[in-house]
Amino acid sequence: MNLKLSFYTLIFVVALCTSISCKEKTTIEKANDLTVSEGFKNPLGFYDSSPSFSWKLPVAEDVKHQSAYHIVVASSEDLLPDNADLWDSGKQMTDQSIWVKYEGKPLESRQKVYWQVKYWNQDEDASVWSAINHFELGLLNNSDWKAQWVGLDTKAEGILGSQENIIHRPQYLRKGFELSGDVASARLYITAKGVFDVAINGQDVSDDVMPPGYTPYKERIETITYDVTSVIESGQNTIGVELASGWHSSRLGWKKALWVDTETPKVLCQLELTMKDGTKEIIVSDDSWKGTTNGPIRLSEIYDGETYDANLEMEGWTTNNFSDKDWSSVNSFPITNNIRLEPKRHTTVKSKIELATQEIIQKDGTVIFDLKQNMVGVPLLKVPMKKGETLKVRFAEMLSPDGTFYTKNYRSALSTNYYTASKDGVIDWMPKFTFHGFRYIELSGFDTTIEPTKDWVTGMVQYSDFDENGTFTSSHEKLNQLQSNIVWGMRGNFFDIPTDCPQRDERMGWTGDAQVFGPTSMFNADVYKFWASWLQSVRESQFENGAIPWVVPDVLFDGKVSAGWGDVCTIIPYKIYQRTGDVKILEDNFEMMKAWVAYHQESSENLISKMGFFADWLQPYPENGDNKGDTKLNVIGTAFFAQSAHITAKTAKILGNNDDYNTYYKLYKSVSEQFSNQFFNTDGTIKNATETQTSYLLALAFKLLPEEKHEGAKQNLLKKIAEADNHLRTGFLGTPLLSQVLDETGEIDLMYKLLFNETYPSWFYSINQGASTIWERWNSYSKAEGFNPQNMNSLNHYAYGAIGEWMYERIAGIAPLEAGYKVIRIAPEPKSPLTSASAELNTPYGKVASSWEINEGTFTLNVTIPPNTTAKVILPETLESIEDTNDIKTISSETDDTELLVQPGTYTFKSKL
Ligand code: RAM
Repeated sequence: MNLKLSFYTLIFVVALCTSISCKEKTTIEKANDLTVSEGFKNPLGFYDSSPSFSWKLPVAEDVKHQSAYHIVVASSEDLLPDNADLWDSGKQMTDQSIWVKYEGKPLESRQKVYWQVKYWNQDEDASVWSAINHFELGLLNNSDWKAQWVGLDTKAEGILGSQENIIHRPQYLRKGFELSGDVASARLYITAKGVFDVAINGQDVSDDVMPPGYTPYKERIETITYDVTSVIESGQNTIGVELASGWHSSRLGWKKALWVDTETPKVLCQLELTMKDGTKEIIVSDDSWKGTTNGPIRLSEIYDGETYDANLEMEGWTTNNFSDKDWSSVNSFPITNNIRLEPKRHTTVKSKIELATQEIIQKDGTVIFDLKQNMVGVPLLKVPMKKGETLKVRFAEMLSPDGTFYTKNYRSALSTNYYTASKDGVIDWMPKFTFHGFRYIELSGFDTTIEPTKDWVTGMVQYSDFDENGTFTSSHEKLNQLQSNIVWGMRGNFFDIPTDCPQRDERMGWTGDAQVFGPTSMFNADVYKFWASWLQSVRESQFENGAIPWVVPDVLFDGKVSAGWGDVCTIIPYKIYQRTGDVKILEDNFEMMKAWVAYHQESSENLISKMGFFADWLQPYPENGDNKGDTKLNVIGTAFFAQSAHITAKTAKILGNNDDYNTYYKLYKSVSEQFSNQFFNTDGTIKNATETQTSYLLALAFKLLPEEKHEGAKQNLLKKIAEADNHLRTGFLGTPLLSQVLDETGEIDLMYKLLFNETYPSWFYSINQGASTIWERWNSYSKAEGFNPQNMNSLNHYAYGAIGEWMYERIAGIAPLEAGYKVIRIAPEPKSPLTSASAELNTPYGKVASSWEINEGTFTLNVTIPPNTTAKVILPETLESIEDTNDIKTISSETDDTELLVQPGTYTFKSKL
């Protein structure tokens, strides 16, 4: 059934006012949700000494737009608003309410800064001042550090891991110190070559998971700041740090040569205290620290898991009441200037969600706990054990049809934990310095006299600590499951960096996967800082010749590059700019874009690319059986060359750089022309290359063909899709382009068809086979044939989740028309089999919502437009007439749709079918 809507009459249009907005007021309400730079709220240990300021206007009847703002910034709260000593912007006549650059006095390491803002509305009524917000800078320069790297020589212990890699036993490091007086304020600046957990006087300092996270360590290591004022005591104190390999010193990647001899983990720690009498004291990591590897965490590796022996627990080792006389002195190493120490520029990983066990399956002496959701993190184990017994904890994303654990797809990652009990009783343990991708947990070695219960195992879902920022839902259960799978794919692969997969011996920052999924993630979560931070790592990993490595951080070190993967460095900054409206992301990445385009050029002959590698990765039904699919590499490489040149041109224009704009626009045009001549006949069919859906998609999506050929190419794409029985034949690169191209060419019915297909290859196919996350392959598993025989078969791989962008933009209908949603496009495409769909998104200006439903012959669209924006609402059929109001103006009501310009507020549009 193809449902066709007819909008004969607009029944009513209502502007709803909120309860607050209807009250009488003398002044307008203050701005709220103040943030600095990429969305930080009152950050501590902040990285940015040239921040920008953003705020939201309240949802209120008398606040539609901003006409001016005034920001004041001071070194103390008392100076605000009248005596701002750092910056007083004065009244600025502008509607800019986001990303306003700080233009005050230079800011320094450790500085605490207070700020507030007021604004004037469209009628030039002034608001009251906002609440005072603040940020405190971390240590910005290596020269701020007086501490030394410290650690034990764990390499000397000569322990070998599963791949003959050097294993560094986790270290326990401690230092007792005495303070001369009472403390007014204390900051702990800390980081590691490895990962750490820190406690002072027996109290955990934070609930961060595996800080400081993962950067190109040879270039930059991030540092963390904690406010530890409340745990410091007068007189004697003790600080204790657990330190493990993490990404720094575990085996990572596949290059044995790189990890057989990893550098020993070390910690760097500087406790700065301001005493009540105003004096300062400082405690630093140095050779006076003591350490041991005889603690309970025996081993901990990212791929292989963690081993814990409770018999070696050291009661009170982070308190004053402990003797470390048998511990060794640590080695100390000065910090060097070649590795930059910079405050972490996005949020640390935390345990974000707890998943309860849903079912217990007992078989052959083992017990399997099923969470019914594929997830990433660790289990919290509350298991009865007998003294001296060892609990073995295994993981799997899926069970084989015979009920056995499917772990072949972990490849060499052992992903197993062990816990040895020191007494009879229920343990309470979760591993600390490793993580796993799993739905099932298998336990053996527990107290078998006790019947297992579901509360033995809880899944602790861990990912970078961002807020989820958008919702999508519809009348279709499988589409909702797809949205859930997309979100779980994101939660599972945003573990400090964007990873391809979270479970096997990989978990690397694959650039191609990031390129395709990034835009969708921006709808689902507040991940601007996450991406901006990783893009810094991409810049740091760019080779001299402009090439971008396959993975960032680059743990493969083989200099290999791939078209469609390296292009992450143009595509993601530009997409982020569209979603946020912050030009800084373009400024920061423009040089990287240019260097990458130069590399494209260098890798081409007569502008036809010779760049290698993954092509349309994992395309279904490849003719040659290859993972690289059938689309020719030179078609792909040349298309991305043109696209990256085009994005670089558009970026130059936004940055006001006309010379670069002309250069890169010309280059884009020349590459397109070559592409068209080399690969396309005048009728728009492919020549000199295999005909595939993806070849046509690239040509159409990146606008590489002159008009006549473009039309022909479109017809050929439709023919190829029809030949495939209206199914996709696309891999990693082609799939995200399907929705864009079919939408732009007016083939939305066909896109709906592809999206709602139930048979292979399609999104719902994996759902029909039981997927609770997005899979690496369209057929990673099937009920009929079992698991895909290849062991490269992740069941948590976000790439095909890229369809989420279109679900928000076109099914629910929310898209930015002007960068940052300053102008919003609400243009849903209601089609069968859906009878309703809705999405909400927290944009930089506030909440936008679009929700439609068809009920008893009436189409209803509810829309919320945030203050300081406008929306173009495009209704899918012509409305007979609509009377203009202050809030709604008809822009056009032509052949088959009606366009309205809508002011901030909440509206309902109804029409009879
Ligand atoms: C696989 C990764 C990733 C992909 C590369 C080409 O090993 O998992 O998804 O980008 O190969």
